[in-house]
Amino acid sequence: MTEIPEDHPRHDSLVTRHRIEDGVDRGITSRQGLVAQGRGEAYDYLLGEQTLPSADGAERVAAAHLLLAEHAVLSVNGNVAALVPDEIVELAEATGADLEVNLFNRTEERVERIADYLREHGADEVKGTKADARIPGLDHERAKVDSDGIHDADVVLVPLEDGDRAEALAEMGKTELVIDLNPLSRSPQTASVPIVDNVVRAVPNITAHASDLRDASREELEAIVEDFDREAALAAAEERIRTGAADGE
Ligand code: PTJ
Repeated sequence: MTEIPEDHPRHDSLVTRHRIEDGVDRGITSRQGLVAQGRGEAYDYLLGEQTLPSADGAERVAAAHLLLAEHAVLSVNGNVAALVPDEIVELAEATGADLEVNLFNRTEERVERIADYLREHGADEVKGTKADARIPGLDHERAKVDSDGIHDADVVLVPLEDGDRAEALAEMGKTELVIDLNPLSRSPQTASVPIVDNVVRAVPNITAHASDLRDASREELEAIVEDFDREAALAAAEERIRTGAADGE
């Protein structure tokens, strides 16, 4: 990979792009993942390539949900594995959540490669290889889940995907925490907690909030969850994109 100087104005964005390219070369990211990354970059540019105060709030709420969950699962696709392998494992450790590989362009080979890659980055157990249960109402490969993983979960973190699984998980009564840079996309629109932020910033920030909330009581965590206004979070991100105004300013 070409060396990118630290002071390059687009340093972070270029490093992120290279990670996706590397993911494709390793066979963990699909070629469609390159297109998804391009879409994400465009929205991130419009959001100012920073975590908005509303997104930071949503990330704290996501941390509270993960800590309150009976059984939380972090869903991992080819882009997430390439972009935040260490960080998603750290989030699983900080919250006691399971990791499960779930792919849109599913091949068993890619599921295995992603699971191996996460284990290389410190994961103990990675679900998603059994695929012995189905999400009702979905007719594509994302419906394939583990019975003791996403199928059983009460809270699921769903970073960066198209919208119909988000709707189907909501139908199953699960709490969905969605990370997506496009506030108008179907997945954040249907999420219990829409997080409009780059997965590269969002995942470590959810972990930081989880560490901060580690000693909080159940009542405190429930109050954080109840105070959350999902419509306001979506509106703040859209406002930033349309007018350049950051919420709280
Ligand atoms: O690995 P697979 O087979 O499961 O495939 C994964 C992709 C991402 C290719 C697949 O889910 C897909 O095609 O997704 P879409 O329909 O392109 O949607 C991706 C969404 O994620 C878009 O709304 C993008 O704006 C958003 N996005 C892209 N990069 C990021 C992002 N959101 C947060 N952080 C990013 N880095």
